[in-house]
Amino acid sequence: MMPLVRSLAVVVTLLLAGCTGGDDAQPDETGTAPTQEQPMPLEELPEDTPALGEIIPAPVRAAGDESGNFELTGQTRIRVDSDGSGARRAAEYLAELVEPATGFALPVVDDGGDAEPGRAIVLRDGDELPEELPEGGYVLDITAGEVALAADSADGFFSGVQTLRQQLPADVEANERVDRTWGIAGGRIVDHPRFGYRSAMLDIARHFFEPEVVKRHIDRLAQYKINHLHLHLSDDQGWRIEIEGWPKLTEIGAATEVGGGPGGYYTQEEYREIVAYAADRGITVVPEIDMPGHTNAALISYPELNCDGSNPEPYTGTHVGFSSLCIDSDRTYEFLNDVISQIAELTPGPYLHVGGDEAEATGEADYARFFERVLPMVTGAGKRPVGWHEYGQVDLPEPAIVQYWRIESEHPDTTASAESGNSIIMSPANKSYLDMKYNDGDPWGNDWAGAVDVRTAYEWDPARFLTGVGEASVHGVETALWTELVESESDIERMMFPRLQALAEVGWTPQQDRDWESFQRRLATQAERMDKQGIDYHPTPGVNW
Ligand code: TNX
Repeated sequence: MMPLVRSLAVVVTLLLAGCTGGDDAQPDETGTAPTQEQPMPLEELPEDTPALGEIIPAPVRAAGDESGNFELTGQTRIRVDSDGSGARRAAEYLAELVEPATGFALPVVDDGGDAEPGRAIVLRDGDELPEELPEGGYVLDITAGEVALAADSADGFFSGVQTLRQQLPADVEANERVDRTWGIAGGRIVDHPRFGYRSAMLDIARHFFEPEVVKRHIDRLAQYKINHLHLHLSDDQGWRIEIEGWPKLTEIGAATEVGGGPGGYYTQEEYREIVAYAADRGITVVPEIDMPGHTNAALISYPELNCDGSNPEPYTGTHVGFSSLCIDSDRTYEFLNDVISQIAELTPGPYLHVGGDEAEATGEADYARFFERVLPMVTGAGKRPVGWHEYGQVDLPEPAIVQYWRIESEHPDTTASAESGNSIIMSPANKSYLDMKYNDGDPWGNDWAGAVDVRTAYEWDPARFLTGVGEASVHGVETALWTELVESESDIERMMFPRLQALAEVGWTPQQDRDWESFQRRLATQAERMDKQGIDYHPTPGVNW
């Protein structure tokens, strides 16, 4: 990833007002706080306040300064000194995050709104930052009087907010008020991601999950600076999104899931809400319609999509590779044109994932002919195609992204794609598949890629996994949670956490700064945070919980 030099970095000075002896006076109705004394550093940080930088993912640089310890009180203002780059929304998000536990309804004020000394904020441009801010980066300056978060992108602001959240004591994750002192260790964090694309895939096709579950999932991902959510919206076992003009997809295709449960789907409205909810937390949704295989649910809904017009049976098992859309029928492309254009319209993000994996019931030449017709639909709808690495055998347009999911370290098609300029998302199953067992003896989880314990998920380098696919070709990393064996929200949590934290750090922190001992120590401190959020995580052996 090339760091972009920005001429102007906008600055949000987020938390103002400082320590006035633990005074948590609330602002009056105009949003103006009582006059303040000069903010004093919080000399004694409460013991459970994380040291600067003791967060996940580890920041690029953190330099503590005890004279700058900050106290968050009811007088603190969140002051937005910029707009147009997500700063305002990130500020509101921070206020929402801290309110339940602190009981403080922190006002979000604009520059020029409240200019009281000691609480008004600084407008600084990039020239005042000591160094250039790489893409997605932020700088956090924590002093007794204020906390200043400087960024020049929505991504940077959201990431800075998540850092601040983890620098507060774990009590901040409680959903009831905790009466206490809220300290933040003083100092400066200069931070930016290794990869701009840090993603988690959730398969809602094998088992369906209601919008509420997905929204909670989004909340949980966001705290570790995951900024993309890939939704696997269709497979043999279920079609999960309403498509206008094709009502049987949801009447018939959505009514099944693995194991015979009721299935389900999102209306377009519900899908839009999920996408907006994610965007409000700094996450871009990447929708996937898997094709030309993994399509039994579509094929039972519309028999005309089968070459012989036959009507296959609904499928609720876990095998793959037996279904295919009819490659030489115009009806197939009328169907896909509607699906692709509607999903593109519903999704503001730049990506549309077309699957392409395990198309064992589609001949090789058919497969290529199929994607030669489908990829222009995606680019024509203004989206950047993403596909599982099998589609790399096709002549891909330049913006197309290849997602590598196998466990082998050689894959000539993917290497060739990288050589011809296509970016690669790394999700090797033996490192990043969260449907795998943690340990061989586990009662739950798949095992075709071997057990993936937390250390395995942590100790790998996405730019050294696949021959011929180095740092410059890696678009980012993605974890995948396939849900053949995942039936409940608590199953999702147990399979995700704490491997998600490991993958989040793989995607964020420079390789040379990553080290298992440090990670393991920081991970242990996440236990209390996860407990307070009600996350049913896997208490992995080898971590000093
Ligand atoms: C392979 S990885 C699949 C999925 C399964 C998964 C189970 C990939 C692109 N395809 O269809 O759910 O293995 O681990």
